[in-house]
Amino acid sequence: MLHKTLKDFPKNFFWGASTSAYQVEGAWDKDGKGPSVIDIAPVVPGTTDFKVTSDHYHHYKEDVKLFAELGLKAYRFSIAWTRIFPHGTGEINPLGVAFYNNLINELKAHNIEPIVTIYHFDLPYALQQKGGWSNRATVDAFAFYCETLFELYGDRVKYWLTINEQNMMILHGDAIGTKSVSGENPVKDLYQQNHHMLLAQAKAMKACHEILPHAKIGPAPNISAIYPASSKPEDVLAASNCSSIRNWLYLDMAVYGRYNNIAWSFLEERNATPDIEEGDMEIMASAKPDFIAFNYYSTQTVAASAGDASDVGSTGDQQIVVGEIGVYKGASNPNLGKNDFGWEIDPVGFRNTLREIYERYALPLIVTENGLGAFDKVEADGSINDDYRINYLQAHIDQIQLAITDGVEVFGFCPWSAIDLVSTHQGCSKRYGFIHVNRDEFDLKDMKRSKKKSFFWYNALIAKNGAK
Ligand code: BGP
Repeated sequence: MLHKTLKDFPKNFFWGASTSAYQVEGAWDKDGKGPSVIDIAPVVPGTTDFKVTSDHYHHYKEDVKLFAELGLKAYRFSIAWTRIFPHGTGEINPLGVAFYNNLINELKAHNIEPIVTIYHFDLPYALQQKGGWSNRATVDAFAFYCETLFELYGDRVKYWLTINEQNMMILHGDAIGTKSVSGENPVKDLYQQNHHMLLAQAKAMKACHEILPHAKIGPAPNISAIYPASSKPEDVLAASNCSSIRNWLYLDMAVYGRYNNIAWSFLEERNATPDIEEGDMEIMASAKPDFIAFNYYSTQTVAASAGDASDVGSTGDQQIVVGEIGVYKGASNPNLGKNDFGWEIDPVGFRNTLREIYERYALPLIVTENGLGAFDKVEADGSINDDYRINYLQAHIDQIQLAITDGVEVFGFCPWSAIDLVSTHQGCSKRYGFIHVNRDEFDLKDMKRSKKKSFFWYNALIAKNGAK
């Protein structure tokens, strides 16, 4: 649809930015923090580990000051479960509690709205040793952790995100470093874990509404519009399969409390439907999100399955389709360019995705990740001219405005990432931030913060509430 007049961004739009605890904080074993699955996972060869990252734990005051200078209205960050409960449950760690109290207070003092992700990939290792998400006890540990956060920080935190990219942990847990499955039927084990996470999320949403009646909570999956590789009906069917398994399985459960029928049929085909205990579906049906948060980097394109191993590509990560035998096969989109890491760039697909989610669920949307990973170059004068990042973000922001004009309710945009941090599996040379951190893959240097060109661009854009 071509619009003659564009609607403005809403008055109190959350122009924000995002990070996650394990990718930005460092201090992986400081002040009583317990290990998470990320701390224990093998490091991808040639990339740094997650022990120090951007050392935000020790630099948070300076960082929040920079976020305020950037003009952020909101900051989306995650709480490291093992700072609060070093063993996942049981004894609380007062120093970990204090860190987030300080961070939240600092944000509030600078008029930045904290948006808290409760769990961003870093499951406590102590829980993993007892079976992780395969063990139903982890659902209760998560619910208890959530209730604790609501009690501790709910007087100042109004916006909560349950689980970051549960769908990517299920589909790409190998790349992210979170996957651990066992048993005779690993697919069943995987989707049993998925069921437990969905149940844990439902419990979190219910507890949030009970404990904090004025707070708002929602899921935070990675959602991408899925294109068929051609107009062949078989390709269109494959795209529908992929969309149900990748996107709607998660949001249908979060919003409607029911399993998506196509995803369920896929699980039946693999003898992988989860065991559902009495009462589970009632809990899922009675838990309601207030909004949908989602991360968007690109769209995906798929073709009809060939019905054999050729459906499965050799590699894949959050934005690269792996393929499912008999269901769909990954394809590339000849209409799109790619970033340095093979991720397709599709701003118009962002509008498609926003429209599709809103039309389906009619809940307010917030974008909790979107951004460009790139090898930044520091010039001799110290400047970083990341025009490619500015172009990427501006093109995506333009599409949000078009989606808003289409009638989609969007209340915030939190690009990835506020500050440079360590990528999930591609080290710290893959940078995303508005703020540069002076360190290399293996040389920690002085961690000095400096403003990239995109910092000044985003600051000016926020000051005009996105108007040109
Ligand atoms: C998302 C994750 C983030 C972040 C981002 C960029 O899937 O939620 O944690 O890392 O992708 O991905 P990467 O770090 O792999 O470049």
